[in-house]
Amino acid sequence: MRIQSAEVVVCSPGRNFVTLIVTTDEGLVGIGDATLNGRELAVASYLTDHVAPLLEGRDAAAVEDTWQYLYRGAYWRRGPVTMAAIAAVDVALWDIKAQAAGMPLYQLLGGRSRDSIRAYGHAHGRDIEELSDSVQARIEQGFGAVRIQVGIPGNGPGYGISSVEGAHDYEPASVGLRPVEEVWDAGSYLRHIPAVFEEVRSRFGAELDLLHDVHHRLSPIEAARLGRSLEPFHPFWLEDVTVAENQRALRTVREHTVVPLAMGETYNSIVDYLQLLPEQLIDYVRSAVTHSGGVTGLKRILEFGAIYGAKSATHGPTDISPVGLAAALHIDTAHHDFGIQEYMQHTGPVFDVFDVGYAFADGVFQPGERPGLGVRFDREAAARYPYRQAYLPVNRLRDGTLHDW
Ligand code: CS2
Ligand code: MG
Repeated sequence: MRIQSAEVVVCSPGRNFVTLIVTTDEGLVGIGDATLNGRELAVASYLTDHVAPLLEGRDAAAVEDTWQYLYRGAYWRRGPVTMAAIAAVDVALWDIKAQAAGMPLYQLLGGRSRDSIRAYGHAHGRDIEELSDSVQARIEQGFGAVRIQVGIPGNGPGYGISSVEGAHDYEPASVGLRPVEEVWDAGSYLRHIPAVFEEVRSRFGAELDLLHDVHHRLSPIEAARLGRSLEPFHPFWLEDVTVAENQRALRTVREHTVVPLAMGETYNSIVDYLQLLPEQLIDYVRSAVTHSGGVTGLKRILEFGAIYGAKSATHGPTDISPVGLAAALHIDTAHHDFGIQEYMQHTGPVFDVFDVGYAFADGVFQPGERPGLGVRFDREAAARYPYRQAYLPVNRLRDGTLHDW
C-alpha cells in the first residue's frame, strides 16, 4: 500500500487546528494533528511545502522508517515545528495501519493494560468563589481530579483565568493581530495560593485530587517554597514550576519538597528528558503526541520515563485537536505506566468537524472500538470555519519586563 497524497487543512471551529490527511492507493485515509498554538501556519507550510512531496509513493506501512526519514533526513533535528509535522505524519500512518488491520490503534500498541482512562479536568475562577463553582461543575461532570487555577488579587486575568467576563471555558489563545498582555507578580501569587488550596480542600474534602499549573513562572527557590507551602493540602502535582530549559532547577525544588512534579508540554523529543528522567526530578511526563513526534516519539519518551518511575500524563488542552487526543487515549490504554490524562474539553463546533469514537463519562475515557484512531474529519464542515490569526498571551512583570507566560 502506497501513500498517494498528503494534504493539510487549517480550520478554526472555535480555535485553530492543523490537520494532515494522508490517502493511500487502496483508498484508506489516515489523519494526524499538527496544531502548534499561535504558530499554526508554520507547521502547515512545513508539511505542505517540504513533507507532502516526500511522502507520495512511500510505503504507507513503513511507520518507523518514515519517522526516521523525516527526522534524520531533514538534518535539522527536533524543534516544535519539525516535531509537530513529524507527529502528524506518524499519527496518520498509525491510523492507516490500524484501519488496515481492522483494529483500534491501542491493539497494535500492545492491547489493553486497563479498563478505562482516568482524566483530570480544568477549574478556574477570578476568585475562590468562582473557582469553587467551577470545581463543583467538574465534579458534576464526574471528574475526580481537577486542576485549579485562580486569579491573584491585583494581577487581573492571568494564566488559566479567562479575560472574557463570565466565561467558563478558558481558551488561552485570543483571536487578533497581537497577543493579549497579562501581568505577573510572584510575591502576591506565592502569598495567595496556599489559602486557595486550603479553602478548596476544606470545601471539597480529602478525596478530590487537586492539580495546579505554574506555567514556568517561578525561580527555583520560589518553586521550592510553593511546594513546601502546599504540602499540607497534598496536591496530586505541581506542573511546570520553573522554566523547562533549565532542568537543574528541579533539583533545588526536589531538595525542599515532596510534592509530586510534572513537566514536559513544551518539550518535543526524548532528548529533552536526558537529565529530568534519569535524575528522577519529575513524577509525571506531560508531553503531547502532537508536539513530540507522534505515537512513535511519545511512546519512546514514556518507556524511558517508566524506567525512572515517571508516569504518563499526556497533554490534553484544547489546542490538541480531537485527533491528537484520540492518539493519546490509545497510548493511555496500552502503556503500562499510565498516570492520568488531561482533558480540557473541546466544545460544540469542534465536533462538527471531528467525529470522534472516544467517549468520556464518570471521570474516565474509553478510546472506542472503531478501527484506527476512530476519528473522522469532515472537510466540508472544516471549510465553514476558516483560519483566524490568534496568539497565546504574553506576560509582563509589574515594571513592564517581559516574563514567561
Ligand atoms: C496548559 C496548556 O494544559 C496545560 O497544562 O499548560 O493549556 C497550555 O497553556 C497550552 O496548551 C498552550 O498552547
Ligand atoms: Mg500546562
